[in-house]
Amino acid sequence: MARSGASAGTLITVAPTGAETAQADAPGLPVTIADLVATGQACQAAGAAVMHVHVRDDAGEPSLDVGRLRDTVAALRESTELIIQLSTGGAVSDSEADRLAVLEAEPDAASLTCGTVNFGADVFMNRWPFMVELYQRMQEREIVPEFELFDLGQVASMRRLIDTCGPPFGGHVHCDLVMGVPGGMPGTAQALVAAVAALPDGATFSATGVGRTTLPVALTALAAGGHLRVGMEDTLTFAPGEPVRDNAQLVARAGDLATLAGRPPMTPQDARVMLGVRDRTREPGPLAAGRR
Ligand code: KMH
Ligand code: ZN
Repeated sequence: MARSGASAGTLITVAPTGAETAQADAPGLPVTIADLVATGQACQAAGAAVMHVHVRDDAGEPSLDVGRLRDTVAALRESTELIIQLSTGGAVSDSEADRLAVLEAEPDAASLTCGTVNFGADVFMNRWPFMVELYQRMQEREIVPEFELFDLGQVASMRRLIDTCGPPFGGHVHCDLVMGVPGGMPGTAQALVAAVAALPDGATFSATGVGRTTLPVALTALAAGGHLRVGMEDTLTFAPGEPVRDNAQLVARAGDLATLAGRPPMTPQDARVMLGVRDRTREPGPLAAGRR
């Protein structure tokens, strides 16, 4: 699909948990594997095709434990058809080594942020050598990257990465414009249009508007031929004064908007074709345990 053209359907990604919110502050936030499975099933039924996954430990704290990640991937594969995209961003305090090790859990896809950005009062660090290492490991493991772009400079860095290291596994470039983070690009129509104009030919994009920018970003993304990411990682308020009940509520609204725009939610199967995702239920990745 050309970057400005409309595709037949809308890819809806749900980002249900993130690393920044405690369940005590958002009761609908899924933190256990059982929570994530129930969320995956409800969100798939509501129109999601991809889940962007952060896991928590037994205390509900953000974790990059590879065993927990593997168990989560297995449980979601068993109980849903969703494309499982693990976060390699983790929490701002996570080490590069731990973030690289996420790939050992053999997800279908993984996030790859294309530069360092202020993240509220923190810094979300993504050095160029780290980006290259992460990208090359995804190529070796045949994991599809989703390029997370928090500002316009990161669009240029994504292009530099592809020019330097070659195309991603699957051959298709898909990115997510993460908008409205304090420190990144604003969640406005103008910023979205500027970012989309800078994408390489043939790339597809989703957009995520953090906090109160959710709706303007979603509406602009749909008008620009793009796809949607929604979820409690990004948005905890459904409407002014009304907390989000659960992730499926946000997915259902995104599906309604997409249908209204004439591009209803894409099935997980169609999304696999668009993104070039490998079917790991039939054949494990080339570096999966026991293969080499
Ligand atoms: N939690 C943020 C620091 C990603 O998942 O790849 C980073 C993040 C991006 O959420
Ligand atoms: Zn994330």
